[in-house]
Amino acid sequence: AAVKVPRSIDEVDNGKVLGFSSELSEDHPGFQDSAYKQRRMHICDLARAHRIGEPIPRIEYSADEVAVWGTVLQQLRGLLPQHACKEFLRCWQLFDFRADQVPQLEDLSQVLQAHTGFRIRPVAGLLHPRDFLNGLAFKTFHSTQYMRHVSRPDYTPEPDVVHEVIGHVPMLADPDFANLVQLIGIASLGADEKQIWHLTKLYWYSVEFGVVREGDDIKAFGAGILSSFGELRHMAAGGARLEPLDVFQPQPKMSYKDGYQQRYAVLDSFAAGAEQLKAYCATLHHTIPLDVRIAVGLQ
Ligand code: H2B
Ligand code: FE
Repeated sequence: AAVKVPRSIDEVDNGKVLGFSSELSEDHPGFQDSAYKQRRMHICDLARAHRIGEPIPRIEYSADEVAVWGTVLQQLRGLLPQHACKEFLRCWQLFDFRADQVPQLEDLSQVLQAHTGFRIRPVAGLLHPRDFLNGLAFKTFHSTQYMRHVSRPDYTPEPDVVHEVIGHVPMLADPDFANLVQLIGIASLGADEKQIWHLTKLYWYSVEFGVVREGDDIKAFGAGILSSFGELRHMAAGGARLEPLDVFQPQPKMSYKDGYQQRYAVLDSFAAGAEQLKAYCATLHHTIPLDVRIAVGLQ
């Protein structure tokens, strides 16, 4: 069957969420905690009910939830200035993150819209890859809103609000990075399953675990590094091998050891990454309808 190409963000479904969302697996830190599961279910229901154009519901985070956020924020504050890329550090200043308050997605979305046109749309968990990638074409970042479990501030098996807010949001306020991310999304419009899988890996090795050269240094821009104390230290210690990102090559299997990456892909700059992605888009043979090309600003 032909792949359906959404004409606007309203045609991208945020309902196909894989695993996790309400039922947690046995090895999830919150598996035995029924109050936690109920809380997540409530926040996930709000995401499912959200409609494009409406403000994202504000969550009143509990004392436990705020404490988790604050703990991670304080830890990362010590490492980010030295190991995050310059774009991240510049954009970080746009957001006045405080340890005693979990930021609200609606407020962050407003800031992003003003700087790069990206908006946030709430989602109940890991979204279906095609829908997630298609959303990026329309400058929409699907973000979870629930908090990781209080027993493990340093760890979450799936995206949570801490990962999204610290790892993804500041980077999406940078125009060159936002452009690169949108291009990954544009490449996914009408893509076949094989291409979606390739783009999932490109997303993983860039947006989640990418590093960028700054002179003689290697700095983090991937959200999976920026939002994790352990992963940041792992990167800083040279714990993973570095290989240039080449979007035309088959990407290595996504894997990790002891929770950390064994390989990071390196970019020379976000503009250079975007050039590669533009060239890659041009090689894709599927056709994107003209109105959609115009909607996403594709020449
Ligand atoms: N869903 C959510 N909510 N966050 C992500 O970071 C995410 C996702 N990543 N769905 C996607 C899948 C990624 O694994 C690729 C693009 O498929
Ligand atoms: Fe992520």
